[in-house]
Amino acid sequence: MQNSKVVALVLVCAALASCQKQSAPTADIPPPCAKSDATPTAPAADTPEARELARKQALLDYATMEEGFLNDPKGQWAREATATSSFGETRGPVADSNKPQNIAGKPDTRTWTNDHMDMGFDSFEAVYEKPVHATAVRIVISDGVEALSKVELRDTTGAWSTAWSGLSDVKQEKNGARTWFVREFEKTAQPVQAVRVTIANNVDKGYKHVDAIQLVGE
Ligand SMILES: [Ca+2]
Repeated sequence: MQNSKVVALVLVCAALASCQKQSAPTADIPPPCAKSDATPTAPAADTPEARELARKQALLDYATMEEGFLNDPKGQWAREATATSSFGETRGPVADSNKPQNIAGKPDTRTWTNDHMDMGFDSFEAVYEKPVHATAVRIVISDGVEALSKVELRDTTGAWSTAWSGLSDVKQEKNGARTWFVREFEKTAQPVQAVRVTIANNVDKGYKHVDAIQLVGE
């Protein structure tokens, strides 16, 4: 009988030890909702001076970006351009100030204007002097940037390929007179000689004004 008492005692002790072991780790677990000591980042000072400084910095950033594009040694401007419609064409001869040829050359505030505010699609096509293995297209547009919907490239074999299509993620520029719509892509295998840009008129209502288009490559 004594043996059975010893066995019972051992079992009770083992059970107690087991309970202690199981409950021990919980002591080290931090409270579930411990508050972080990290303080939130203080907001930038919202003073008239700070706002003016930010405004001027944005203007400077735009100027720096534009200067880089204008002086890009790998960039060339269109030699000539044509378009599917020009402002006023249904009412008589198109004025020089609205013709697609205004897209040729560097940005100069002279623009092509299409003839549709919100109906259907328009497109313009630009041809370049020197075919290049292209890596980017930069469109200089003063109105209608959100309606741009496709950029296609024509290589020297005459084949067209789509470099980009979709909804424009570029908004009207607030820090400069011109909006730069830039699409970069994998260097083309074939030299590119022409670019066609499609405009979905209903996406950004109003007449579209395109100043210039730059092809980047070498
Ligand atoms: Ca122009």
